[in-house]
Amino acid sequence: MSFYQIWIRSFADGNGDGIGDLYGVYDRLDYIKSLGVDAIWFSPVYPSPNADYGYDISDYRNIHPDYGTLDQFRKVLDRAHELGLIVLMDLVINHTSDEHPWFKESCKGKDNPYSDYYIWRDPRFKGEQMLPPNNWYSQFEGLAWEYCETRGQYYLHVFAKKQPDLNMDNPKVREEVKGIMRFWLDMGVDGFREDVITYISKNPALPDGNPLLPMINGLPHYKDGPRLMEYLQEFREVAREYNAIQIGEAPFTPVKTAATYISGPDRVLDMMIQFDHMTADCIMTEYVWHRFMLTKLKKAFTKWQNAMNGRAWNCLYLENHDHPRVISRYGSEKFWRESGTCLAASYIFQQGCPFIYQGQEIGMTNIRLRSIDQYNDVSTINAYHTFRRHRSPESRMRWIHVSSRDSARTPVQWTDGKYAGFSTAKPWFRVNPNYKRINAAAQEKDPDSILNFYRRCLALRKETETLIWGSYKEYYPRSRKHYVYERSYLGDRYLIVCSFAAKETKERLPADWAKAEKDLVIGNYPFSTSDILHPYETRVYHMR
Ligand SMILES: [Ca+2]
Repeated sequence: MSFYQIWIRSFADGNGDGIGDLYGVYDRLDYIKSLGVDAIWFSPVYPSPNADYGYDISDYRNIHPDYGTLDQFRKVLDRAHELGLIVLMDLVINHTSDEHPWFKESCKGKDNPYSDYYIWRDPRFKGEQMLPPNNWYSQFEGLAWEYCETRGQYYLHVFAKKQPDLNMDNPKVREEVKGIMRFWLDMGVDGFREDVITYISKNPALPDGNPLLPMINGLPHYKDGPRLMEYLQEFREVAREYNAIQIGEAPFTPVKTAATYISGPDRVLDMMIQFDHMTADCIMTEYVWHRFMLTKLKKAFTKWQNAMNGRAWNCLYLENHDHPRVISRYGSEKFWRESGTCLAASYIFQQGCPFIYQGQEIGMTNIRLRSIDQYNDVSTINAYHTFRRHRSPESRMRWIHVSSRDSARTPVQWTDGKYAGFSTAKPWFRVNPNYKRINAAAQEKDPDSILNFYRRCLALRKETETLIWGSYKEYYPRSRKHYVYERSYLGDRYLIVCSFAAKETKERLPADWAKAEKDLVIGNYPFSTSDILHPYETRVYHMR
């Protein structure tokens, strides 16, 4: 099974106001189907003040007016189902928007029905000086606490100020979550991708974190918390009633812990979105950037492949709305087509479910805006003002260019026409100027395009039991140029060779593969039996 992720604001504008919407999605459902995927995951489409573009929800049971109506959503859902595509919604329940009616009520005082919906604590005092309840930082901006005058207390926000964390220890909040799940499942939605779901149970003592760590110093006290399993089991019961899929996002969750959530018949989630392989060019977050290291990428891939083999199903992905474009990170814009296709083969044939993020299938790359004022993303702007303050503005902008989430949020490049065919009006966010060269229409016509390569890979995967069920084996883990892995099932064997070198290199094959009769079933260069690999060449062999 494979997934296509839509971040709707930048996907396709159907009503000509410059903002992507459900009308645009409806018109592109055939395109999505044509990729060979089985499912759509919608990043949040609910009403939201957009402090974090939809991940700050102000109404869980409606559609943002920018994106359409509930009726339009039902049309999209029905048409998707007709095409055989299942639909997952984003369930964001670690926090709401501060403009959600629950929070507005909660702020008013300590004795209304919503008072205990959020995590409120009294201030600490150092002499006359009022201090927040602990020293945690927010992952997005400043401290993790904001003072509310009317209530005389602080509320916790692990992310932006406008994203107060819900108090999941309150059974009423958990009932609300189940009600929200039922609302969408009753409508016919097939499951959820669950945003930072491993953060929902906090250590109730809320102890201080390590003061030396920026941004994530409170993490050990709110990640994989004491009652997380219990809460996930409650939500699982609802999902079971509907046979719904649950995919949990789990930043920084170690592989052993992940397995406890997603393996076995009593699993509380079906799959987990982990982040290990997204740090092959950075430390913990893209904002602490270093040169790309293939060995680091391979180590993360193989760790999760081995750990989940025979136990659970991996989420395979290289891009989503939270990460810059992968060609600009792990590939090469110079060898754009070659590295885009090589990256596709590097992950699609692993064991698990491949996810494709909008625009990834046409090889969209990072945007480079001149000044920080042109960026929208709250975490990008905060990172710019937090890190590297001693560097020149030019140096800081170069670093924003490699690390900003906004690069994943430029409008999808459909054609080489005005506004890249995304809209008839000026789009809400800048179109990457390379749309004349990189767009879906041009790639439809080109059999060797990145788009058609993705289609070939997904089709091969779908029709090949070995690539679905087969076990995984990595060769040459220490190679800094090549990623070579094998899938085998009941004696049937595939070998995937990916060169991450920007120059010609000599192909190295395991001894039995070198001797064997084999077919090249997919490649990104003209067929050749030469043992020289071109820059970013990938070859998928099948042993006869
Ligand atoms: Ca629109």
